[in-house]
Amino acid sequence: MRLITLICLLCVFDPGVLFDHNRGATATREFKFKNIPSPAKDDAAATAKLHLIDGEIDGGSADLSVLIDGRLPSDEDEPGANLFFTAGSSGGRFRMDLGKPIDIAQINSYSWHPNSRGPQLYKLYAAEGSEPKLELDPKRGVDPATRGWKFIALVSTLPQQGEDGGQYGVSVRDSSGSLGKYRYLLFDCYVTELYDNWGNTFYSEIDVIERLRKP
Ligand SMILES: [Ca+2]
Ligand SMILES: [Ca+2]
Repeated sequence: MRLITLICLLCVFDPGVLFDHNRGATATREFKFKNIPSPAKDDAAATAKLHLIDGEIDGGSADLSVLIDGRLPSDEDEPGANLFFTAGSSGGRFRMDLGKPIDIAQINSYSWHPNSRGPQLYKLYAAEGSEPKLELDPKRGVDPATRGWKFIALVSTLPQQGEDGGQYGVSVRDSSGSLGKYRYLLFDCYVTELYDNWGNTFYSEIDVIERLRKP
C-alpha cells in the first residue's frame, strides 16, 4: 500500500508526443502508421463542436468540421478534404468542445501534403470548464495559460533534415494513461516555414480517444 502511494506521488504530468512520418508510397488513403493508430470515425471528437478563435481559414480549405468527420483525403494534395489557414498567414487558433469533461487517453492529429504543408506545428491546451476566469476564446498574443487553460504539449513534426512532405500521424499521450479530464481543447497552429506562403499545414483529422474504464 505504501509503495503504491509512493509510486502515485512520483507520477508527474509529463505528456509525450509521438509521431510517424509516411513518405512516398507508404502514404496511402488508409493513413496506416508504424506506431500511431489510424484515424478513427467513432472517437470522442466525432460529436464535438469546433469554433474558430483567431486566424482565417483559407478559401480553398474545407470548414473546421472536416477535422472530425472521420473522412480522409484520398490524395496527397486534396485541399477540400483538409483544414488549413490562409496562405501567407501565420496560422490561427481553434477550440474543440467535447460537450462535457471526459478522461482523455490520447489526442491524435493527422496531416498530408507533398511538401511544406505536411508537417505539424501547434501548441495544445486543455480546460475542464470550471477553471476560475476561464476565457474560452483567447486571441493570438494572449497566452491561454494565463486565461485558465492548461498547456498540454508542443507538437512539432518538423524534420531536422530531408523531405518534409508526406503524411504525419501524431499522438499526444501521457505515461499514466490519461492526459486528464477535459471538456475543451485549444489548438494554436503555426506555419511550418516562412520561406514562402505555403507553410500552413493541411490537417486531415483530429481524434480524441477517451480512456477506457478499468474493469
Ligand atoms: Ca475522428
Ligand atoms: Ca477528416
